Amino acid sequence: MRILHVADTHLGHRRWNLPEREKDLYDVFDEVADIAIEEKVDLVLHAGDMFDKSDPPPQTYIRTYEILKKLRDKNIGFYVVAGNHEVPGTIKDSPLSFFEKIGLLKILSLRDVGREVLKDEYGRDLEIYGYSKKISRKFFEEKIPVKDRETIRIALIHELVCEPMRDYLGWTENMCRERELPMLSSSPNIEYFSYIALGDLHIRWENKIRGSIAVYPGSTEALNKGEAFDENYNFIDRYVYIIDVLDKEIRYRPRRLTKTRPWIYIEAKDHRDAIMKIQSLSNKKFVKPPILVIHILRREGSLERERLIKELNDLVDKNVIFKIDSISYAEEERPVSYSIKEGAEGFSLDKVLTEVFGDREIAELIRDFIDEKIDEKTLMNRLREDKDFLDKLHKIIRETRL
Ligand SMILES: [Mn+2]
Repeated sequence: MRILHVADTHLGHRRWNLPEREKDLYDVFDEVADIAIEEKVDLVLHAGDMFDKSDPPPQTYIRTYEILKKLRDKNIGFYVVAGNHEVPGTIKDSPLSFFEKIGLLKILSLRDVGREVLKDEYGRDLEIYGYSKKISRKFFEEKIPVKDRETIRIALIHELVCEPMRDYLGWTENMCRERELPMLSSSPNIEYFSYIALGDLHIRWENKIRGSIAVYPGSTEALNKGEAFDENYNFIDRYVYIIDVLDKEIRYRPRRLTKTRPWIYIEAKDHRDAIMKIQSLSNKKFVKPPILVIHILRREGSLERERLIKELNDLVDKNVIFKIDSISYAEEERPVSYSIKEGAEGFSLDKVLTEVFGDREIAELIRDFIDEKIDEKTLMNRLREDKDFLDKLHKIIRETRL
């Protein structure tokens, strides 16, 4: 029996209000389905956050329907556990329930632990346990009833566990405990499972823990710059895992996704150097025009910055680059967000104010002033009373040259 393990497809995610960005996520999910068909898998296991939110727009339903139908036409099963992004509210239903109702997938776990027994080609039982984000604690706290220790078991879990944080960020067990991250190695169930198919962490991670294989395939797209780059600022490739349940063992391998949109990190001495480095991208071949994160070591005048912005806009128009995520300068901790050519997505005054001022408290104060909840005198008094406010405001004015 062959299984494909995928997670965090975040269908419906739409950054910068760009329809192409929304399409990116469907494209790569479509590639996942094509891989499942090409690899002749029997089953797809989705470890959660299939959808970006619990109320996706109509086009998300349409594209998802088309892709899941390709799998059903090939008799490939599709099991999913609900992630934090698709847990239904009290009134709202989960989009997962719609696809289950029309028979295109099976929700293995929403509010309860799920268990499904399949027969493999040797006539043996293969047990699949599901733990949605809502009840994932049970994997770490409640022992499952086990009659036959030989049965091959796979767990599908949406939860962030401690081990990758220890490996990637050097967290100690105590730090995990403070943040309430469970440890796989202390689960009473780990030894009953051959493969733990995880979702939630957007960066690929795999390890062997007390004899079981634990894998996060990672998200199928980098949703923000924090999950786009490794410690050397190289783009982190995205993967699904192919699992073979053989006679006596489980074999697994990552398979790289080729349709993911790349992110490129550009570090430049100054604006001129940045323009040169970015122009040279037009000679490179990318699957799709990349998203850029730019870091400039020396801050110069606004004229140089304008030249850079003009050059960037030209390259966006020529489709050499897709989007500038951000431009930051070495002497600043806070990246200056790139707002030119920004669509009107989720235009909310609060969001804009927080972006511009880079500080929630100040943004709220200004908001109150705009809404006429406080008058000019009160605003000035608040600023005068609070030295922190005043310092922050000074810093903002210096940085943005308002
Ligand atoms: Mn996620």
